[in-house]
Amino acid sequence: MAANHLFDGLLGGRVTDSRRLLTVPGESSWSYASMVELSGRLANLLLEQKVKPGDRVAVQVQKSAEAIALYLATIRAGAVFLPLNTAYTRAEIEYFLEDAEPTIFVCSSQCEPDFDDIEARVFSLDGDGAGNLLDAAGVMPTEFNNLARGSQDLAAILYTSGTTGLSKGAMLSHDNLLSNALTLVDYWHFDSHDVLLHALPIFHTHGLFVATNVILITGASMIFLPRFDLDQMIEQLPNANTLMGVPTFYTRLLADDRFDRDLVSHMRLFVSGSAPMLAETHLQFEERTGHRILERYGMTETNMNTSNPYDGERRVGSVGFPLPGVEIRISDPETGDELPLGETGMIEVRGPNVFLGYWRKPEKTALELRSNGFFISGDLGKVDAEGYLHILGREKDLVISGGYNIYPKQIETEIDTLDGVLESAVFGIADADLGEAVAAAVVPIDGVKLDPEQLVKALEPVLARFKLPRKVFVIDELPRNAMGKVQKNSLRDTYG
Ligand code: MLC
Ligand code: AMP
Repeated sequence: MAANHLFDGLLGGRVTDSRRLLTVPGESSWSYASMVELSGRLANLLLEQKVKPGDRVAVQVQKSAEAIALYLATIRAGAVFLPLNTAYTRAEIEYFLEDAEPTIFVCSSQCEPDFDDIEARVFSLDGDGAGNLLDAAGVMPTEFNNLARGSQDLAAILYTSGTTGLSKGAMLSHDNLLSNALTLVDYWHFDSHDVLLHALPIFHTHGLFVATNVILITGASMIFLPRFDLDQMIEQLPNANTLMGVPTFYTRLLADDRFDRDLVSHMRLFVSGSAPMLAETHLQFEERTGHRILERYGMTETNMNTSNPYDGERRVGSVGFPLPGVEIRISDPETGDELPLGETGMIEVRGPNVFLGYWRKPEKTALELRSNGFFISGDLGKVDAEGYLHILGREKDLVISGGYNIYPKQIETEIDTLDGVLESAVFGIADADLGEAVAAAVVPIDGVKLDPEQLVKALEPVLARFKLPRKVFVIDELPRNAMGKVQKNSLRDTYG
Protein backbone atom coordinates (compact mmCIF):
# COMPACT_ATOMS: atom_id res chain seq x y z
CA MET A 1 0.00 0.00 0.00
CA ALA A 2 1.51 3.32 -1.02
CA ALA A 3 -0.60 5.62 1.12
CA ASN A 4 1.16 8.55 2.78
CA HIS A 5 -1.81 9.75 4.72
CA LEU A 6 -2.57 7.64 7.77
CA PHE A 7 -6.31 7.80 7.12
CA ASP A 8 -5.92 6.55 3.54
CA GLY A 9 -3.66 3.77 4.74
CA LEU A 10 -6.04 2.72 7.47
CA LEU A 11 -9.40 3.21 5.83
CA GLY A 12 -8.91 4.42 2.27
CA GLY A 13 -10.60 1.42 0.66
CA ARG A 14 -13.45 1.12 3.12
CA VAL A 15 -15.17 4.48 3.24
CA THR A 16 -18.49 3.04 2.09
CA ASP A 17 -18.05 -0.45 3.53
CA SER A 18 -21.16 -1.60 5.36
CA ARG A 19 -19.37 -4.41 7.21
CA ARG A 20 -19.05 -4.22 10.96
CA LEU A 21 -16.07 -2.43 12.44
CA LEU A 22 -16.95 -2.28 16.07
CA THR A 23 -19.53 -3.45 18.59
CA VAL A 24 -20.04 -2.07 22.05
CA PRO A 25 -21.89 -5.02 23.66
CA GLY A 26 -25.46 -4.15 24.57
CA GLU A 27 -25.10 -0.64 23.21
CA SER A 28 -24.16 -0.03 19.62
CA SER A 29 -22.70 -1.42 16.47
CA TRP A 30 -20.68 0.57 13.95
CA SER A 31 -20.00 -0.22 10.33
CA TYR A 32 -16.88 1.07 8.62
CA ALA A 33 -19.08 3.47 6.66
CA SER A 34 -20.80 4.87 9.77
CA MET A 35 -17.44 5.42 11.45
CA VAL A 36 -16.10 7.21 8.37
CA GLU A 37 -19.26 9.35 8.19
CA LEU A 38 -18.98 10.50 11.79
CA SER A 39 -15.28 11.19 11.32
CA GLY A 40 -16.23 13.32 8.28
CA ARG A 41 -18.69 15.38 10.32
CA LEU A 42 -16.15 15.83 13.09
CA ALA A 43 -13.40 16.77 10.63
CA ASN A 44 -15.72 19.43 9.15
CA LEU A 45 -16.35 20.71 12.66
CA LEU A 46 -12.62 20.92 13.35
CA LEU A 47 -12.14 22.98 10.19
CA GLU A 48 -15.04 25.22 11.12
CA GLN A 49 -13.32 25.72 14.48
CA LYS A 50 -10.26 26.98 12.58
CA VAL A 51 -8.13 23.93 13.28
CA LYS A 52 -5.21 24.07 10.87
CA PRO A 53 -2.85 21.30 9.76
CA GLY A 54 -0.40 20.62 12.58
CA ASP A 55 -2.71 22.01 15.29
CA ARG A 56 -3.17 19.80 18.32
CA VAL A 57 -6.52 18.32 19.33
CA ALA A 58 -6.18 17.23 22.96
CA VAL A 59 -8.64 14.65 24.19
CA GLN A 60 -9.37 13.34 27.70
CA VAL A 61 -12.48 11.26 27.25
CA GLN A 62 -13.89 7.88 28.21
CA LYS A 63 -13.37 5.09 25.73
CA SER A 64 -16.06 5.06 23.05
CA ALA A 65 -16.59 4.52 19.33
CA GLU A 66 -17.10 8.27 19.05
CA ALA A 67 -13.63 8.83 20.48
CA ILE A 68 -12.21 6.67 17.67
CA ALA A 69 -14.16 8.81 15.18
CA LEU A 70 -12.55 11.88 16.74
CA TYR A 71 -9.08 10.34 16.35
CA LEU A 72 -9.79 9.67 12.67
CA ALA A 73 -11.32 13.13 12.19
CA THR A 74 -8.24 14.80 13.62
CA ILE A 75 -6.00 12.90 11.22
CA ARG A 76 -8.30 13.72 8.29
CA ALA A 77 -8.16 17.42 9.17
CA GLY A 78 -4.37 17.22 9.10
CA ALA A 79 -4.21 17.94 12.81
CA VAL A 80 -2.40 16.10 15.59
CA PHE A 81 -4.26 13.77 17.96
CA LEU A 82 -3.25 14.09 21.60
CA PRO A 83 -4.98 11.56 23.85
CA LEU A 84 -4.73 11.91 27.64
CA ASN A 85 -5.26 9.37 30.41
CA THR A 86 -8.74 9.76 31.90
CA ALA A 87 -7.22 9.41 35.39
CA TYR A 88 -5.14 12.59 35.12
CA THR A 89 -6.06 15.32 37.59
CA ARG A 90 -6.83 18.89 36.59
CA ALA A 91 -3.33 19.86 37.78
CA GLU A 92 -1.72 17.26 35.54
CA ILE A 93 -3.86 18.23 32.54
CA GLU A 94 -2.86 21.86 32.93
CA TYR A 95 0.75 20.95 32.20
CA PHE A 96 -0.18 19.14 28.98
CA LEU A 97 -2.37 22.01 27.82
CA GLU A 98 0.36 24.55 28.47
CA ASP A 99 3.02 22.43 26.80
CA ALA A 100 1.08 21.32 23.74
CA GLU A 101 -1.04 24.45 23.23
CA PRO A 102 -3.91 22.59 21.59
CA THR A 103 -6.50 24.47 19.56
CA ILE A 104 -9.24 22.16 20.79
CA PHE A 105 -9.61 20.30 24.07
CA VAL A 106 -12.29 17.64 24.39
CA CYS A 107 -13.18 16.32 27.85
CA SER A 108 -16.16 14.83 29.65
CA SER A 109 -19.19 17.06 30.24
CA GLN A 110 -18.54 16.71 33.95
CA CYS A 111 -15.04 18.20 33.58
CA GLU A 112 -15.96 20.83 30.98
CA PRO A 113 -16.80 23.60 33.50
CA ASP A 114 -13.34 23.18 35.08
CA PHE A 115 -11.75 24.25 31.84
CA ASP A 116 -13.78 27.32 30.93
CA ASP A 117 -10.77 29.58 31.45
CA ILE A 118 -8.29 27.87 29.13
CA GLU A 119 -6.95 29.09 25.82
CA ALA A 120 -8.20 26.12 23.76
CA ARG A 121 -11.82 25.82 22.64
CA VAL A 122 -13.42 23.19 24.85
CA PHE A 123 -15.94 20.56 23.80
CA SER A 124 -17.45 17.71 25.75
CA LEU A 125 -17.83 14.06 24.87
CA ASP A 126 -18.96 11.36 27.29
CA GLY A 127 -18.56 7.62 27.15
CA ASP A 128 -22.13 7.25 25.83
CA GLY A 129 -21.63 9.85 23.09
CA ALA A 130 -23.42 12.63 25.00
CA GLY A 131 -21.90 16.11 25.14
CA ASN A 132 -21.78 19.14 22.88
CA LEU A 133 -19.12 17.77 20.50
CA LEU A 134 -21.52 15.46 18.72
CA ASP A 135 -24.32 18.06 18.88
CA ALA A 136 -22.07 20.46 16.99
CA ALA A 137 -20.87 17.77 14.56
CA GLY A 138 -24.42 16.60 13.91
CA VAL A 139 -25.20 19.57 11.66
CA MET A 140 -22.00 19.16 9.63
CA PRO A 141 -21.84 17.31 6.31
CA THR A 142 -20.38 13.81 6.26
CA GLU A 143 -18.35 14.44 3.09
CA PHE A 144 -14.82 15.56 3.78
CA ASN A 145 -11.75 15.87 1.61
CA ASN A 146 -8.79 14.88 3.76
CA LEU A 147 -6.17 17.56 4.08
CA ALA A 148 -2.94 16.53 2.40
CA ARG A 149 -0.20 15.36 4.72
CA GLY A 150 3.24 13.93 4.04
CA SER A 151 4.53 10.74 5.56
CA GLN A 152 6.78 12.66 7.97
CA ASP A 153 4.06 15.02 9.14
CA LEU A 154 2.81 14.68 12.67
CA ALA A 155 -0.24 12.50 13.30
CA ALA A 156 -0.15 12.19 17.08
CA ILE A 157 1.57 13.29 20.23
CA LEU A 158 1.58 10.91 23.19
CA TYR A 159 2.99 12.13 26.46
CA THR A 160 5.44 9.94 28.29
CA SER A 161 7.25 10.93 31.44
CA GLY A 162 10.94 11.33 31.86
CA THR A 163 13.52 10.97 34.54
CA THR A 164 13.03 14.64 35.36
CA GLY A 165 9.43 13.87 36.23
CA LEU A 166 8.10 16.17 33.54
CA SER A 167 6.20 14.55 30.71
CA LYS A 168 7.50 14.83 27.18
CA GLY A 169 5.32 14.66 24.09
CA ALA A 170 6.49 11.90 21.75
CA MET A 171 5.86 13.11 18.20
CA LEU A 172 4.60 10.34 15.92
CA SER A 173 4.34 10.78 12.18
CA HIS A 174 1.82 9.37 9.73
CA ASP A 175 4.50 6.96 8.56
CA ASN A 176 5.49 5.87 12.09
CA LEU A 177 1.95 4.71 12.73
CA LEU A 178 1.08 3.38 9.31
CA SER A 179 4.30 1.44 8.76
CA ASN A 180 4.07 -0.20 12.17
CA ALA A 181 0.43 -1.18 11.74
CA LEU A 182 1.15 -2.70 8.32
CA THR A 183 4.05 -4.67 9.74
CA LEU A 184 2.00 -6.03 12.64
CA VAL A 185 -0.89 -7.09 10.40
CA ASP A 186 1.50 -9.16 8.40
CA TYR A 187 3.55 -10.50 11.30
CA TRP A 188 0.53 -11.54 13.34
CA HIS A 189 -1.51 -12.76 10.32
CA PHE A 190 -4.49 -10.44 10.77
CA ASP A 191 -7.22 -10.51 8.15
CA SER A 192 -10.75 -9.24 7.65
CA HIS A 193 -12.28 -12.26 9.42
CA ASP A 194 -10.64 -11.47 12.73
CA VAL A 195 -12.59 -10.22 15.72
CA LEU A 196 -10.47 -8.59 18.40
CA LEU A 197 -11.63 -8.36 21.99
CA HIS A 198 -10.56 -4.79 22.77
CA ALA A 199 -10.48 -3.98 26.50
CA LEU A 200 -7.46 -1.67 26.59
CA PRO A 201 -7.67 2.08 27.14
CA ILE A 202 -7.39 4.12 23.94
CA PHE A 203 -5.12 6.88 25.24
CA HIS A 204 -1.97 4.74 24.86
CA THR A 205 -0.01 3.17 22.05
CA HIS A 206 -1.22 -0.34 22.86
CA GLY A 207 -4.97 0.25 22.69
CA LEU A 208 -5.02 3.04 20.14
CA PHE A 209 -2.32 2.21 17.63
CA VAL A 210 -1.45 -1.45 18.02
CA ALA A 211 -4.96 -2.75 18.56
CA THR A 212 -7.17 -0.25 16.72
CA ASN A 213 -4.94 0.54 13.74
CA VAL A 214 -4.33 -3.15 13.05
CA ILE A 215 -8.08 -3.80 12.96
CA LEU A 216 -8.86 -0.75 10.79
CA ILE A 217 -6.18 -1.60 8.28
CA THR A 218 -7.35 -5.17 7.78
CA GLY A 219 -11.07 -4.49 7.64
CA ALA A 220 -11.53 -6.75 10.66
CA SER A 221 -13.77 -5.95 13.62
CA MET A 222 -13.56 -5.47 17.34
CA ILE A 223 -15.66 -5.95 20.42
CA PHE A 224 -15.08 -2.70 22.21
CA LEU A 225 -15.30 -2.93 26.00
CA PRO A 226 -15.12 0.36 27.92
CA ARG A 227 -12.51 -1.21 30.20
CA PHE A 228 -11.21 -4.55 31.40
CA ASP A 229 -14.10 -6.18 33.25
CA LEU A 230 -13.59 -9.84 34.09
CA ASP A 231 -17.24 -10.89 33.67
CA GLN A 232 -17.52 -9.10 30.35
CA MET A 233 -14.27 -10.65 29.17
CA ILE A 234 -15.50 -14.15 29.97
CA GLU A 235 -18.82 -13.36 28.28
CA GLN A 236 -17.27 -11.92 25.14
CA LEU A 237 -14.30 -14.22 24.55
CA PRO A 238 -16.51 -16.75 22.69
CA ASN A 239 -17.43 -13.97 20.22
CA ALA A 240 -13.82 -13.00 19.47
CA ASN A 241 -10.82 -14.82 18.05
CA THR A 242 -7.97 -12.54 19.14
CA LEU A 243 -7.04 -10.63 22.28
CA MET A 244 -4.37 -8.03 23.01
CA GLY A 245 -3.62 -7.15 26.60
CA VAL A 246 -1.18 -6.23 29.32
CA PRO A 247 0.02 -9.06 31.61
CA THR A 248 -2.57 -8.10 34.27
CA PHE A 249 -5.33 -9.10 31.80
CA TYR A 250 -3.90 -12.60 31.65
CA THR A 251 -3.26 -13.05 35.38
CA ARG A 252 -6.80 -11.88 36.12
CA LEU A 253 -8.28 -14.28 33.55
CA LEU A 254 -6.22 -17.14 34.95
CA ALA A 255 -7.46 -16.41 38.45
CA ASP A 256 -11.01 -17.20 37.31
CA ASP A 257 -12.16 -20.82 36.97
CA ARG A 258 -14.51 -19.93 34.13
CA PHE A 259 -11.44 -19.19 32.03
CA ASP A 260 -10.72 -22.67 30.73
CA ARG A 261 -9.69 -24.53 27.60
CA ASP A 262 -13.24 -24.78 26.24
CA LEU A 263 -13.86 -21.06 26.54
CA VAL A 264 -10.91 -20.21 24.29
CA SER A 265 -10.39 -23.29 22.13
CA HIS A 266 -11.54 -21.29 19.08
CA MET A 267 -9.10 -18.40 19.68
CA ARG A 268 -6.40 -17.68 17.12
CA LEU A 269 -4.07 -15.36 19.01
CA PHE A 270 -3.32 -13.90 22.43
CA VAL A 271 -0.83 -11.01 22.46
CA SER A 272 0.79 -9.53 25.56
CA GLY A 273 2.97 -6.48 26.01
CA SER A 274 3.55 -3.08 27.67
CA ALA A 275 5.04 -4.77 30.74
CA PRO A 276 7.04 -7.91 31.43
CA MET A 277 5.07 -11.12 31.65
CA LEU A 278 6.26 -13.59 34.25
CA ALA A 279 7.39 -16.98 32.95
CA GLU A 280 4.96 -18.61 35.38
CA THR A 281 2.05 -16.73 33.77
CA HIS A 282 3.13 -17.91 30.32
CA LEU A 283 3.38 -21.49 31.53
CA GLN A 284 0.16 -21.47 33.51
CA PHE A 285 -1.66 -19.99 30.51
CA GLU A 286 -0.39 -22.66 28.17
CA GLU A 287 -1.23 -25.42 30.59
CA ARG A 288 -4.77 -24.11 31.11
CA THR A 289 -5.64 -23.23 27.52
CA GLY A 290 -3.22 -24.97 25.21
CA HIS A 291 -2.32 -21.54 23.74
CA ARG A 292 1.03 -19.88 24.08
CA ILE A 293 0.79 -16.11 24.52
CA LEU A 294 2.70 -14.12 21.91
CA GLU A 295 4.78 -11.53 23.75
CA ARG A 296 6.02 -8.41 22.01
CA TYR A 297 7.94 -5.30 23.05
CA GLY A 298 7.13 -1.69 22.33
CA MET A 299 7.26 1.85 23.58
CA THR A 300 5.36 5.08 23.13
CA GLU A 301 8.31 6.55 21.24
CA THR A 302 8.75 3.62 18.89
CA ASN A 303 5.47 1.74 18.57
CA MET A 304 6.29 -1.96 18.36
CA ASN A 305 9.94 -3.03 18.11
CA THR A 306 10.13 -6.78 18.49
CA SER A 307 7.76 -9.70 18.58
CA ASN A 308 7.84 -13.40 19.13
CA PRO A 309 7.05 -15.21 15.89
CA TYR A 310 3.56 -16.20 14.85
CA ASP A 311 4.61 -19.60 13.56
CA GLY A 312 8.00 -20.33 15.08
CA GLU A 313 8.87 -20.83 18.74
CA ARG A 314 7.34 -18.22 21.07
CA ARG A 315 10.10 -18.17 23.62
CA VAL A 316 9.06 -17.63 27.23
CA GLY A 317 11.11 -14.86 28.84
CA SER A 318 11.90 -13.27 25.50
CA VAL A 319 10.21 -10.53 23.48
CA GLY A 320 11.19 -12.13 20.20
CA PHE A 321 12.87 -10.81 17.08
CA PRO A 322 13.12 -7.31 15.66
CA LEU A 323 10.09 -6.70 13.46
CA PRO A 324 10.80 -6.45 9.74
CA GLY A 325 12.47 -3.11 9.02
CA VAL A 326 13.39 -2.58 12.68
CA GLU A 327 16.98 -2.81 13.92
CA ILE A 328 18.01 -3.57 17.49
CA ARG A 329 21.45 -2.68 18.79
CA ILE A 330 22.78 -3.53 22.26
CA SER A 331 25.20 -0.90 23.53
CA ASP A 332 27.37 -0.19 26.50
CA PRO A 333 25.22 2.16 28.62
CA GLU A 334 28.28 4.28 29.50
CA THR A 335 30.09 4.58 26.16
CA GLY A 336 27.32 3.81 23.67
CA ASP A 337 29.62 1.33 21.89
CA GLU A 338 27.95 -1.72 20.41
CA LEU A 339 28.42 -4.85 22.54
CA PRO A 340 29.14 -8.35 21.23
CA LEU A 341 26.21 -10.72 20.74
CA GLY A 342 24.97 -12.20 24.01
CA GLU A 343 26.17 -9.39 26.26
CA THR A 344 23.72 -7.35 28.28
CA GLY A 345 23.46 -3.64 27.64
CA MET A 346 21.21 -0.79 26.56
CA ILE A 347 18.56 -1.69 23.98
CA GLU A 348 18.57 0.77 21.09
CA VAL A 349 16.03 0.78 18.29
CA ARG A 350 16.06 2.14 14.74
CA GLY A 351 13.44 1.93 12.02
CA PRO A 352 10.43 3.61 10.42
CA ASN A 353 8.61 3.08 13.72
CA VAL A 354 10.90 5.42 15.67
CA PHE A 355 9.34 8.78 16.54
CA LEU A 356 10.42 12.21 15.31
CA GLY A 357 11.50 13.52 18.71
CA TYR A 358 9.99 15.18 21.76
CA TRP A 359 7.62 18.07 21.23
CA ARG A 360 9.45 21.37 21.70
CA LYS A 361 12.26 19.65 23.62
CA PRO A 362 15.19 19.33 21.21
CA GLU A 363 17.66 18.98 24.07
CA LYS A 364 15.76 15.96 25.46
CA THR A 365 15.45 14.50 21.98
CA ALA A 366 19.21 14.81 21.49
CA LEU A 367 19.84 12.86 24.70
CA GLU A 368 17.75 9.89 23.64
CA LEU A 369 17.66 9.84 19.84
CA ARG A 370 21.07 9.45 18.26
CA SER A 371 21.88 11.34 15.07
CA ASN A 372 22.22 7.94 13.32
CA GLY A 373 18.54 7.25 14.09
CA PHE A 374 18.91 4.83 17.02
CA PHE A 375 16.59 5.54 19.95
CA ILE A 376 18.07 4.79 23.38
CA SER A 377 15.23 2.90 25.03
CA GLY A 378 16.30 2.96 28.68
CA ASP A 379 15.65 -0.81 28.78
CA LEU A 380 18.48 -3.25 29.36
CA GLY A 381 18.68 -6.53 27.52
CA LYS A 382 20.55 -9.01 25.42
CA VAL A 383 20.09 -10.87 22.17
CA ASP A 384 20.58 -14.64 22.47
CA ALA A 385 22.33 -16.93 20.00
CA GLU A 386 19.10 -17.51 18.03
CA GLY A 387 18.41 -13.80 17.77
CA TYR A 388 15.69 -13.52 20.42
CA LEU A 389 15.74 -10.31 22.48
CA HIS A 390 15.49 -10.64 26.28
CA ILE A 391 14.64 -7.62 28.43
CA LEU A 392 16.63 -7.94 31.63
CA GLY A 393 16.10 -4.67 33.43
CA ARG A 394 15.62 -0.95 33.09
CA GLU A 395 18.12 1.80 33.37
CA LYS A 396 15.33 4.36 33.53
CA ASP A 397 13.77 4.89 36.92
CA LEU A 398 10.30 3.69 36.14
CA VAL A 399 7.54 1.63 37.71
CA ILE A 400 5.23 -0.26 35.35
CA SER A 401 1.98 -0.97 37.12
CA GLY A 402 -0.76 -2.77 35.24
CA GLY A 403 0.84 -1.53 32.01
CA TYR A 404 0.85 2.12 33.10
CA ASN A 405 4.22 3.80 33.28
CA ILE A 406 4.72 5.67 36.50
CA TYR A 407 7.78 7.88 36.91
CA PRO A 408 9.00 8.02 40.53
CA LYS A 409 10.45 11.49 40.09
CA GLN A 410 7.05 13.13 39.68
CA ILE A 411 5.71 11.45 42.81
CA GLU A 412 8.84 12.23 44.83
CA THR A 413 8.59 15.89 43.82
CA GLU A 414 5.00 16.04 45.09
CA ILE A 415 5.78 14.18 48.33
CA ASP A 416 8.76 16.43 49.04
CA THR A 417 6.53 19.51 48.97
CA LEU A 418 4.30 18.14 51.76
CA ASP A 419 4.60 19.53 55.26
CA GLY A 420 7.01 17.68 57.51
CA VAL A 421 8.74 15.79 54.70
CA LEU A 422 12.49 16.02 54.36
CA GLU A 423 12.91 13.74 51.36
CA SER A 424 11.46 10.67 49.70
CA ALA A 425 12.18 7.85 47.29
CA VAL A 426 9.54 6.14 45.19
CA PHE A 427 10.09 2.63 43.87
CA GLY A 428 8.22 -0.40 42.56
CA ILE A 429 7.43 -3.48 44.60
CA ALA A 430 6.22 -6.78 43.23
CA ASP A 431 2.44 -7.01 43.00
CA ALA A 432 0.63 -10.18 42.00
CA ASP A 433 -2.12 -8.29 40.13
CA LEU A 434 -0.37 -5.29 38.62
CA GLY A 435 3.16 -6.67 38.19
CA GLU A 436 4.56 -3.75 40.13
CA ALA A 437 2.93 -1.39 42.61
CA VAL A 438 4.11 2.03 43.75
CA ALA A 439 5.79 2.27 47.15
CA ALA A 440 7.33 5.31 48.82
CA ALA A 441 9.97 5.64 51.51
CA VAL A 442 9.58 8.98 53.26
CA VAL A 443 11.98 10.66 55.66
CA PRO A 444 10.38 13.20 58.03
CA ILE A 445 11.97 16.45 59.09
CA ASP A 446 13.58 15.94 62.51
CA GLY A 447 10.98 15.67 65.24
CA VAL A 448 7.97 15.41 62.91
CA LYS A 449 5.68 12.38 63.07
CA LEU A 450 4.30 11.54 59.64
CA ASP A 451 1.09 9.59 59.05
CA PRO A 452 1.30 7.48 55.84
CA GLU A 453 -2.44 7.69 55.25
CA GLN A 454 -2.45 11.47 55.50
CA LEU A 455 0.49 11.66 53.10
CA VAL A 456 -1.39 9.72 50.44
CA LYS A 457 -4.51 11.81 51.02
CA ALA A 458 -2.51 14.97 50.47
CA LEU A 459 -1.35 13.66 47.08
CA GLU A 460 -4.86 12.91 45.82
CA PRO A 461 -5.64 16.35 44.37
CA VAL A 462 -2.43 16.47 42.33
CA LEU A 463 -1.70 12.92 41.18
CA ALA A 464 -3.78 10.51 39.13
CA ARG A 465 -5.01 7.75 41.43
CA PHE A 466 -3.02 5.03 39.72
CA LYS A 467 0.16 6.89 40.74
CA LEU A 468 -0.70 7.07 44.44
CA PRO A 469 1.65 4.97 46.58
CA ARG A 470 -0.04 1.79 47.73
CA LYS A 471 2.53 1.48 50.54
CA VAL A 472 4.31 4.27 52.42
CA PHE A 473 7.25 3.52 54.70
CA VAL A 474 8.31 6.29 57.07
CA ILE A 475 12.03 5.80 57.67
CA ASP A 476 14.91 7.66 59.31
CA GLU A 477 17.12 7.99 56.27
CA LEU A 478 17.33 6.89 52.65
CA PRO A 479 20.00 4.34 51.76
CA ARG A 480 22.66 6.04 49.62
CA ASN A 481 25.83 4.92 47.88
CA ALA A 482 29.21 6.63 48.20
CA MET A 483 28.21 9.13 45.49
CA GLY A 484 25.12 10.09 47.49
CA LYS A 485 22.73 8.41 45.04
CA VAL A 486 19.65 6.82 46.59
CA GLN A 487 19.84 3.02 46.37
CA LYS A 488 16.40 2.03 45.16
CA ASN A 489 17.46 -1.61 44.84
CA SER A 490 18.19 -1.65 48.51
CA LEU A 491 14.75 -0.14 49.24
CA ARG A 492 13.15 -2.79 47.03
CA ASP A 493 15.07 -5.53 48.86
CA THR A 494 14.10 -4.22 52.28
CA TYR A 495 10.48 -3.25 51.65
CA GLY A 496 9.50 -5.25 48.54
C1 MLC B 1 -6.17 1.26 37.86
N1 MLC B 1 -5.59 1.51 39.05
C2 MLC B 1 -4.30 1.27 38.94
C3 MLC B 1 -4.08 0.88 37.62
N2 MLC B 1 -5.26 0.89 36.98
N3 MLC B 1 -3.31 1.39 39.84
C4 MLC B 1 -2.08 1.10 39.43
N4 MLC B 1 -1.79 0.71 38.16
C5 MLC B 1 -2.78 0.60 37.24
N5 MLC B 1 -2.51 0.22 35.99
C6 MLC B 1 -6.23 1.91 40.31
C7 MLC B 1 -7.24 3.01 40.15
O1 MLC B 1 -6.66 4.25 40.32
C8 MLC B 1 -8.19 2.67 41.29
O2 MLC B 1 -7.62 3.13 42.48
C9 MLC B 1 -8.17 1.16 41.33
O3 MLC B 1 -6.92 0.77 40.76
C10 MLC B 1 -9.30 0.52 40.56
O4 MLC B 1 -9.44 1.19 39.30
P1 MLC B 1 -10.06 0.48 38.04
O5 MLC B 1 -10.23 1.47 36.95
O6 MLC B 1 -11.25 -0.32 38.48
O7 MLC B 1 -8.88 -0.44 37.65
P2 MLC B 1 -8.88 -1.71 36.81
O8 MLC B 1 -10.08 -1.77 35.94
O9 MLC B 1 -8.66 -2.84 37.74
O10 MLC B 1 -7.61 -1.47 35.87
C11 MLC B 1 -6.48 -2.21 35.89
C12 MLC B 1 -6.02 -2.47 34.44
C13 MLC B 1 -5.89 -1.10 33.74
C14 MLC B 1 -4.70 -3.20 34.51
C15 MLC B 1 -7.04 -3.32 33.73
O11 MLC B 1 -4.98 -0.28 34.46
C16 MLC B 1 -5.47 -1.23 32.31
O12 MLC B 1 -6.30 -1.43 31.42
N6 MLC B 1 -4.16 -1.10 32.02
C17 MLC B 1 -3.63 -1.11 30.69
C18 MLC B 1 -2.67 0.02 30.50
C19 MLC B 1 -2.17 0.11 29.06
O13 MLC B 1 -2.92 0.07 28.11
N7 MLC B 1 -0.86 0.27 28.85
C20 MLC B 1 -0.25 0.36 27.58
C21 MLC B 1 0.74 1.52 27.55
S1 MLC B 1 1.49 1.62 25.92
P3 MLC B 1 -8.51 3.69 43.67
O14 MLC B 1 -7.48 4.21 44.61
O15 MLC B 1 -9.40 4.75 43.08
O16 MLC B 1 -9.27 2.52 44.20
C22 MLC B 1 3.01 0.89 26.15
C23 MLC B 1 3.78 0.52 24.94
C24 MLC B 1 3.61 -0.92 24.67
O17 MLC B 1 3.38 0.58 27.23
O18 MLC B 1 4.58 -1.66 24.58
O19 MLC B 1 2.43 -1.31 24.58
P1 AMP C 1 5.66 3.30 27.51
O1 AMP C 1 6.62 4.35 27.84
O2 AMP C 1 4.38 3.37 28.26
O3 AMP C 1 5.47 3.23 26.09
O4 AMP C 1 6.29 1.94 27.99
C1 AMP C 1 7.33 1.34 27.32
C2 AMP C 1 8.08 0.45 28.25
O5 AMP C 1 7.29 -0.68 28.60
C3 AMP C 1 9.30 -0.14 27.59
O6 AMP C 1 10.38 0.75 27.56
C4 AMP C 1 9.54 -1.35 28.45
O7 AMP C 1 10.23 -0.98 29.63
C5 AMP C 1 8.14 -1.78 28.81
N1 AMP C 1 7.66 -2.91 27.99
C6 AMP C 1 6.87 -2.91 26.91
N2 AMP C 1 6.65 -4.17 26.47
C7 AMP C 1 7.34 -4.99 27.31
C8 AMP C 1 7.51 -6.39 27.40
N3 AMP C 1 6.91 -7.25 26.57
N4 AMP C 1 8.33 -6.87 28.39
C9 AMP C 1 8.94 -6.02 29.25
N5 AMP C 1 8.79 -4.69 29.23
C10 AMP C 1 7.99 -4.17 28.27
